[in-house]
Amino acid sequence: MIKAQFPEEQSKDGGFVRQQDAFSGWVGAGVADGLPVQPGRYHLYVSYACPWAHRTIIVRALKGLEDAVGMTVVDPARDERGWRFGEGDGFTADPVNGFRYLSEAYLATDPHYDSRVTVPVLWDKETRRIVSNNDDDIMRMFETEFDRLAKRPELNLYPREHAGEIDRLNAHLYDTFNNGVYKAGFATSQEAYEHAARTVFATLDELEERLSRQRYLIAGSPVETDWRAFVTLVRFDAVYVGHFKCNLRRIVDYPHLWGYLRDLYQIEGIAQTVNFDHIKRHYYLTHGEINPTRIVPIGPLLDLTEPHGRENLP
Ligand SMILES: N[C@@H](CCC(=O)N[C@@H](CS)C(=O)NCC(=O)O)C(=O)O
Repeated sequence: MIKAQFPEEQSKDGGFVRQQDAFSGWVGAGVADGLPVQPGRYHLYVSYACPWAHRTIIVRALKGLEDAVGMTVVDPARDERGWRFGEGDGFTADPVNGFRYLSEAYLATDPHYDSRVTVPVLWDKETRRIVSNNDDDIMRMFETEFDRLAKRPELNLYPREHAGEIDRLNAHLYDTFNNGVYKAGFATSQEAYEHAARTVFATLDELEERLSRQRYLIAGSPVETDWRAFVTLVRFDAVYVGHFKCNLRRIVDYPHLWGYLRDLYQIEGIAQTVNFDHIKRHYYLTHGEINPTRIVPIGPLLDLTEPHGRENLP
């Protein structure tokens, strides 16, 4: 079998099995030993390229937490030492700790840490440790626990009456779509690839059908699940079609999904969170096993600002 993208994260049949998140602390009253919610205490380390980080960037922006929780973006091109800080287009040095590599945050928290160093990371300036590198939890904390500090505390991305459906669809989308494209892209056997890629398109077909009847996935306004879908949809034509070989169709070929993607993109505050330069350079430059020439493609041409015409859907 050829060398896998993440050698430790391959099953015997060439499937990609993602590592578990290492740090799962909590800020807020939702758990017994939660850390206190305080302005300026926590800092988010992210990459604009990464869909898991992108979810947390979106919730921070939608809730209006920019002043309460600082954020630093890493260089989209990882080198052999992993995610790096520095000065460049859309990324900066680390103003909080002066770290040169994100691995320093992991080692400061656990000196024996030896798994992959991933974004997003929520850092506690007071204890000088990582609170969490679990994007699901970071989203939820920003959605609920930080309301006292949020400019838009009334925005509810996890409405109680839809919680069951949100949890169900989140899990389905994670397995078949958000992580599904990775399972297709990082497969090292034909069977594992085909199974994963076909599953991705089965889910896109379901979403297309659902979005022909309603403007958003679950409620009358976007909830957490819509943003979880968005981060994969917005990368799909630019990266997953070519780089991850998810190429039965593109999002622009699905009339409802394409309109839905533009609808979400045009919501205030969202376009600024989407950085196609970082997205494309990250995937094509850093996955040497699947793109050994490291050539970044010139396309596609996508206009996410075109009118979407979905205002009248229920
Ligand atoms: N915590 C996320 C995963 C985060 C993740 O895998 N991030 C990627 C970027 S998209 C990363 O940082 N990869 C580092 C590496 O592959 O070494 C999850 O719950 O699934």
